[in-house]
Amino acid sequence: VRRRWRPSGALRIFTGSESASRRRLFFALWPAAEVAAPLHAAPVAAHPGSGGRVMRRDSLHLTLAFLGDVMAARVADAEAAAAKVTASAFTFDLDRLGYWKHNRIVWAGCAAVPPALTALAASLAQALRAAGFQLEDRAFAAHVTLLRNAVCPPAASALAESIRWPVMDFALVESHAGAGGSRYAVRRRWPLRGPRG
Ligand code: 2AM
Repeated sequence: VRRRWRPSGALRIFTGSESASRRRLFFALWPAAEVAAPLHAAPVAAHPGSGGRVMRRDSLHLTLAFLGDVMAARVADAEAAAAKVTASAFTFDLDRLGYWKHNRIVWAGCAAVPPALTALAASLAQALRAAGFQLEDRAFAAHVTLLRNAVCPPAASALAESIRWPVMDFALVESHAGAGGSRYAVRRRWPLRGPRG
């Protein structure tokens, strides 16, 4: 009897420790307060019509690469890949509001995605893939999620005033599931090259 119990007990312990040793991670641009504040205010006008849940101001971000659940032992590899990215600092404008029906998100984006942003996301994806991380194949779609579970598009497709975002670094972020949605914690940041390299 003892022998029959042992394997399932061992399996339970293994499964528990394995899930505890995984981290839900993504790389993102994390805005300073001067950028997050107007971004947070942006959907308020759209909110009554669009419904949904306004994202917390301190959780607003633009995802560069989504890793999903990563074994704790592999986090250092993701960080090493990030350190290999050579991209320049840049500034861009968020000027669009959009809506995706499939996931009911209202988002802020840009009419013209700056090449420097596309290049940063591509460089990071390349470094992560080279380190053995499997990323989704879908094309990079630069957006900041403002509302979740929105029932219809916002009234306007442009932000009333565009928001200037100076990008000097990018971040590795950990997602923690919670009752009112995910909470995010920036784990580490990597600076982008300044004008003098
Ligand atoms: P979203 O805001 O459009 O949902 C943390 O979940 C971040 O990673 C969010 O910015 C989310 O984008 C993005 N992300 C990209 N791919 C994802 C996926 N397959 N599952 C969950 N989040 C994903």
